[in-house]
Amino acid sequence: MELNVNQFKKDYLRRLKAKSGRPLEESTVWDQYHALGSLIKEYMTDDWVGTSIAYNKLDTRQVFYFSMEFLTGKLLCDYMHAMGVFEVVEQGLTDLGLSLETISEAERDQGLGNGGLGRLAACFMDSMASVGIPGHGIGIRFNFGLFEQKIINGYQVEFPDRWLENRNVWEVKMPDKAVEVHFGGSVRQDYIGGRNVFFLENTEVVMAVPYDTPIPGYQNGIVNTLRLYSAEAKTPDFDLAGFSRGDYNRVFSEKYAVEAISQVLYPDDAYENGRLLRLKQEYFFVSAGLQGIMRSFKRSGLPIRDFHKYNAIHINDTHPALAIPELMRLLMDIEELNWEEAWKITTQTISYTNHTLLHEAMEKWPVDVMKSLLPRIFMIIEEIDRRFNQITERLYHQVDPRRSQQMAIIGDGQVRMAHLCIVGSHSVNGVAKLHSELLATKELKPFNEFYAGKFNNKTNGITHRRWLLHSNPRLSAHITEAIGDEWIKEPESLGRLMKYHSDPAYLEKLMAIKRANKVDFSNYLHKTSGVSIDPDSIYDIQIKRLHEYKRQTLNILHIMSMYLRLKEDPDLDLIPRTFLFGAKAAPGYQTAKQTIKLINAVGDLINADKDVNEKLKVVFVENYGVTVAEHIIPSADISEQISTASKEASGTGNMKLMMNGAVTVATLDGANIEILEAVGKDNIFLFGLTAEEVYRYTENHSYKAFEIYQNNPLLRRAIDMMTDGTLNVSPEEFYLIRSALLDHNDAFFVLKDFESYANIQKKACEAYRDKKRWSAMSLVNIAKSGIFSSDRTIRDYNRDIWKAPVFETLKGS
Ligand code: 26W
Repeated sequence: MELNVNQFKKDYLRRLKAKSGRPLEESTVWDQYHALGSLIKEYMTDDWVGTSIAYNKLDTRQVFYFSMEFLTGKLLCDYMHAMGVFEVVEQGLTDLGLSLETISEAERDQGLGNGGLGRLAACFMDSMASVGIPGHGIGIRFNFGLFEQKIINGYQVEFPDRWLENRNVWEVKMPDKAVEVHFGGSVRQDYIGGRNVFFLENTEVVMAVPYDTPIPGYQNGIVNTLRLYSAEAKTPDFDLAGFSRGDYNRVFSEKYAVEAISQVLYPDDAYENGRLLRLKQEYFFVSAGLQGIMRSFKRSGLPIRDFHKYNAIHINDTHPALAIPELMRLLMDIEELNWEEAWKITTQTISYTNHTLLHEAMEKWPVDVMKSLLPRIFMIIEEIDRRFNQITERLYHQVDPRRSQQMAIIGDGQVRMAHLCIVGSHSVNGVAKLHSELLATKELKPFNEFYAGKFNNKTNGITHRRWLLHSNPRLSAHITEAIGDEWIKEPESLGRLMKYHSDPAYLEKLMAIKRANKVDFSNYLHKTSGVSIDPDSIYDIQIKRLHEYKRQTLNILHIMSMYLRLKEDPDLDLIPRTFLFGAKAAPGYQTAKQTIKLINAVGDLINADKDVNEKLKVVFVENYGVTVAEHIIPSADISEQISTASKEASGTGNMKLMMNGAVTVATLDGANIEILEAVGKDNIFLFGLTAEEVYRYTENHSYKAFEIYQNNPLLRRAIDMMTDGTLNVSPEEFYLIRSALLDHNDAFFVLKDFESYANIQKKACEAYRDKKRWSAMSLVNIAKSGIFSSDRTIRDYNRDIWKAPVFETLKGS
């Protein structure tokens, strides 16, 4: 948009006064932030309204991305960049004696997600708008996002994330678009006009009230919508009679029970906890979202039989799987289509992404729970299952009589949500080549054989705007200086940087930028936690959720072994190295929580020991999340992507780090394999078992972790350090970690991969010594990162699955 500094200052001062009721001199940083946010939102309004009018006018096919999680982070600066007003606003604020940096820190992270899956949804929102696809997000407006983590005495302690406590400037409440969602009750069946008709009776009714947030594309005039639903009790003045009788407790407890649905995000990633409230959340937003889509589709006057031609609904993992029976219900019970018609529309509308192979993360709901919470939905699932079984039984009963039971949607008293998704959609994709291949050839093999062509791969991506352009301005400027700014719209043109591969001046500047970013991060860390780190040391970074399969344990055991070697030989020629960890553990995941304590205990030991602390430093960064990541990533030298092969579906942190010039230490897992293909084996440090080897060891039970413990003295001493009193803790402190490794035969092959990990770490350090070589490696990583932009991912989804139109711009339509 067109905006000059003077106009902005005038608008801003007026807005600040109106919003805060105070003059600039008396305003707080929060007032300043709030006024700025509300002004930026207003600047966006014409395009936002214009976009939705244009989509309606053009009868456009639209994409709806249903996701339990959207981990957006802060929005202010992203929005200003998208609208092309960043510099003008920054200048205007400076003129007024204010600092954009300080003001933008006042924004709370929108932390409505656990990790990879939620952050992916946020990157997709940005890319759909920027690429020009009519695509919107549908989810839940949780009152509390993922918990805030404090480290107290080395332990993770969780605190509620009160992100809404001072209002959310970006959202717009849409009470007229509220819909009812029904739970429980019973189904009454009638025979009317020659067909079976189903009614729900005596249900509990919850109002789903949408709050819309604009999602602007990058300087293209397109503004899509993220719609998050909040649960409200039906009548705002609830049971007045009860209230006047003084029956306050009952009246309030009913209201709270209803509103509990959108109260808090479950903090488990990759572990299915089976709580009833979780199932309620899943149905709540799926039903509300579909009713909303149906309502606007019907307003368009288009025939219901064409529903799938105008609407593509994507479900992000199985959490929104009930979209399948819910759409069937709406089409049959409300729109009066028959089963076959409804089924065709439903399966052609819905597509599904799988994000994990971990068995413990697979959603299954007990039949009795599903039946009593959602009786009509359960009937429909039963019928989908019955019809599907009929086919598989006919096909397989002679060859393999068990196969149709294995493939069934309902089995062992449970509804298998992944099976429901596969049967009820027209596309099933994994999130990296290896992951998609393992889905098709191992975990979901019978389905892949049954549905030839339904399975496909869509390698994940990240928005290079947030993760490079905005969070690493120095590097962005250095890139643009060399190859122009086309990469912002076409990230694969970052490849042109390859011509600087042997340009000493260019590479030197690249390293100077890295060094400046390292100073920035060390200042940030000092300011936020009082910890000092040395910008001349190697920054070695592992940032991601804490999970055994991600193997923070391998990293810390290796650090412990370095410590032991250094104690023996203090003159050991090591380049000073700072190991940084950032990770939240699911509150109920005790092994993960012990790992956090272990990292902190090792840090306490090493950082205080004068024999080693010139060369080693271990820091656990508190409360890792989107904003913390934006501070760390530009400063990273080494990116730790060390999951047990076959366990990490893709990873996306690996992409963010490479894009910022970090070199990856990696197993052949997830998207690491594609990073390897992109940069070549000389520009990545590979180690460890392959996925195939992991499968083989697991199947033939030939792995003996204890033997490795016995035969590798250094590793044994590192493991024993957990219990022998070296660390300032009781000997039982880390018993779950120790027993997972030694008593339960190390399910994630930490011991098996230890030696090859230690070797590759040595190689990485040698490479770092050679500044020229290292800077060239770093450059290759940046240059080859373009394919990992989520713009590419989104174009792939759209080309193969959604097939929505792509708009250059909507300006003037
Ligand atoms: C039901 C509990 C639950 C909650 C969340 C189970 C599973 C999940 C997610 C699927 C976990 C997740 O975030 N998976 C990650 O998805 C990323 C985006 O595709 C991938 O990059 C990561 O490899 C994968 O772990």
